[in-house]
Amino acid sequence: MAITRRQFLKTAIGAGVALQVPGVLLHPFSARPATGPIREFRFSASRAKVNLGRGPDFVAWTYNGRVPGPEIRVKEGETIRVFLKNLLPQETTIHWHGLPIVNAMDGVPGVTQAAVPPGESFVYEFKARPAGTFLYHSHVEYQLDQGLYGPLIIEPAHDPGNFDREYTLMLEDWVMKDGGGVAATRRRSPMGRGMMGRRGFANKGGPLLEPVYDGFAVNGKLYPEIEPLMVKTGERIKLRLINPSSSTIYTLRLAGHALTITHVDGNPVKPLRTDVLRIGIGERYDVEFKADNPGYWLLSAMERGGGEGQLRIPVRYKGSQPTEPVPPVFRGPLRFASYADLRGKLPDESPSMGKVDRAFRQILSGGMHSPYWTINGRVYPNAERLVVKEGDRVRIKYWNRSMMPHPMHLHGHFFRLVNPAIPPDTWVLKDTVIVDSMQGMEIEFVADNRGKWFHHCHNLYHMVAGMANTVVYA
Ligand SMILES: [Cu+2]
Repeated sequence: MAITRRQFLKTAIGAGVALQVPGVLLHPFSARPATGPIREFRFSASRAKVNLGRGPDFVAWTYNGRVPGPEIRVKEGETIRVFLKNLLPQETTIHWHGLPIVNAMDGVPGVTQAAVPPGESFVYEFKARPAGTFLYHSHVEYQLDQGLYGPLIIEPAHDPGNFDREYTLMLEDWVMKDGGGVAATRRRSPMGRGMMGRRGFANKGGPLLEPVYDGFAVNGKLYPEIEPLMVKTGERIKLRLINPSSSTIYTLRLAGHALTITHVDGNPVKPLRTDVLRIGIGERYDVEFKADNPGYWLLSAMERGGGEGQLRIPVRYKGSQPTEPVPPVFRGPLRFASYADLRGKLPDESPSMGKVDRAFRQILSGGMHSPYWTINGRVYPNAERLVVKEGDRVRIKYWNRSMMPHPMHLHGHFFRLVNPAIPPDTWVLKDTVIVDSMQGMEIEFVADNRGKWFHHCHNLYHMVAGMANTVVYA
């Protein structure tokens, strides 16, 4: 038997990295030996010169010298192992956004691990499941806004889906002035300094002001330098839309076509046809469209008044003229997919029937007379702990008392969007939800993944300015 296992591991590990593998592979942080194929990736986090296709070169913070970082693409059930080498001048971590993995691998400094110091290494290892569209990013301060993010795609083990071609699109916000995205973001609130001592905030001088973004790139390129998505008439096209932006929510439409939403935050939904789609920070939407309207079209965002830096993705049929692509129009009677229209496809294994073990109310506030953003009036790390017990069915009821939308993200779990109008087992399963200004939102999750989990607004500038707390298992 030993020989069989050794042969198996030899093939499973694949080319590239030679490792001495003992009889049982036991990761220092995992209680169980890894099973199934292991997929290894080597990431070095370092500063590197990048160019978004327009504007000057600038120094971004990168994985392997590129923005976005390399795509991780594996099959469901495989084990992902990432060797991270930190060549940055600051400590860093990687968070695997949306994946309900073992707590110690979740990559939140001070919550699940000590951040990796400059010059040091760390090995992340976790099971790739479930299948779906995810992303990874640094969870240290403003590093995500400096370029430290990338796509993470888990393909289904069996049913690959019914499409002919797929594209992964990272929708990124950048600051173009002052030579790029990094230096220009270093504006601090004048209110920040005085409050530092009182609040005990770690960041010297208080949190940074949200920059004014003026470049919206896709996979590291600004229009018109983005390669058009080539399609052939008759094909079914799948787009994996991922929003790793630091503070931008996009409202999108593809000219000449309707989109069918098939997955949100990695989870399958009943196919929903729509003209317009809104994607919050940290959210993912898988959409499909039938290539049945030949021409040269744009998939664009509505916001920002159509300026130079607007988000635009050209979609070009083979054989069409490469002239000016046709932009979408956002007027008229359009279908606009909202959360309430979505129906989850995964049955709830133990539907609550109205029984909730624990409920928390979270008031989201800040931004008006303070540089800080708060949950129930508190600034992380001086924040609440939402204490749950394993097996609990937990409700979180948000109310957004501020003038900004807050895409709230819970680590380590999927939650359902509570919708009293439909049966609970069709409530859509997500990990990030936009709570709009002066609106409420309620989520429910089962406490089935022990640990201490970060829970926060995914607007990076709100998160670092305090809008975060933890869900802790008793
Ligand atoms: Cu926020």
